[in-house]
Amino acid sequence: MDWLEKLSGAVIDGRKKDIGTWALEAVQNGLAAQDLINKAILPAMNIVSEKWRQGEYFVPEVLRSATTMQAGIDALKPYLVGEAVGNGIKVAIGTVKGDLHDIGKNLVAIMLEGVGYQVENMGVDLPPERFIEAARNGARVIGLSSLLTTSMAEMGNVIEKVKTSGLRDSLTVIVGGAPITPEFAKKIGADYYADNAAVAVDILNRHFA
Ligand code: B1M
Repeated sequence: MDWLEKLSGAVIDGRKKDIGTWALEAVQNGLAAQDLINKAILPAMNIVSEKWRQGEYFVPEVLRSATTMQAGIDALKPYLVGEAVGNGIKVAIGTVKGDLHDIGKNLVAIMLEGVGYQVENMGVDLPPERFIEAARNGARVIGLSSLLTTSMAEMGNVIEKVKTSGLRDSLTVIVGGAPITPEFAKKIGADYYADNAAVAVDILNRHFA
């Protein structure tokens, strides 16, 4: 049985009811949860995206695949647990205003939780004030996600507002999302850029070591 192919097909065809069972069967057959995500579930979404761009898929199909991808990741969540190094440090993560994409940041949240951070996953389309509120409530890290070239500038806006609120020095800011680059992250004054969830975990682990 090629589990990677099976899970990839589940995402492409939007088989939300099956993906959880298949993901667990794959783990029971010795495959690593992280590999199932990185080598099957996430690449499958790129195929879906391509089908969308070519007019073969429309929004309902993309959404069906997106919720299937999320269901697969949720099923694998218990197996993503790594060494608990986060020590309960509070991380508040969300997608910036104007942007409704949430799967990437959910994955970052799940993986950070898995290694012992206390994660507040605040949702999507968040105004800067929501990040500031989280920092006032004890978050030591804020994580900003953006998937759209039209929303990425909002990350800079959040950081500016964090500065004027006087909280910047006590806060670590990490940013990520498909259109974000290390250069952009530097330009807007973020502390860190992560191009995927595993890198985000590594960066924070090193930062708090
Ligand atoms: Co949208 N969408 N979408 N979409 N969508 C993209 C992003 C797009 C690239 C598709 C395309 O054209 N090829 C394109 C953006 C183009 C651009 O800006 N240049 C696009 C567009 C245009 C749109 C709309 C404008 C379409 C429309 O309505 N005309 C619209 C915008 C709505 C809005 O947000 N206001 C829209 C809507 C949607 C859906 C609702 C249908 C759905 C979202 C469902 C949901 O999230 N619940 C959707 C989807 C699913 C996608 C694609 C196909 C997949 C995104 C995804 O979930 N990827 C996407 C194309 C693509 O990326 N292949 C696309 C999987 C996810 C795990 O990866 O989010 O990149 P990703 O996260 C990665 C890294 O980026 C990183 O780690 C994750 C993996 O480890 N990362 C971080 C992310 N956040 C991080 C934060 C960190 C650190 C790392 O620290 C805090």
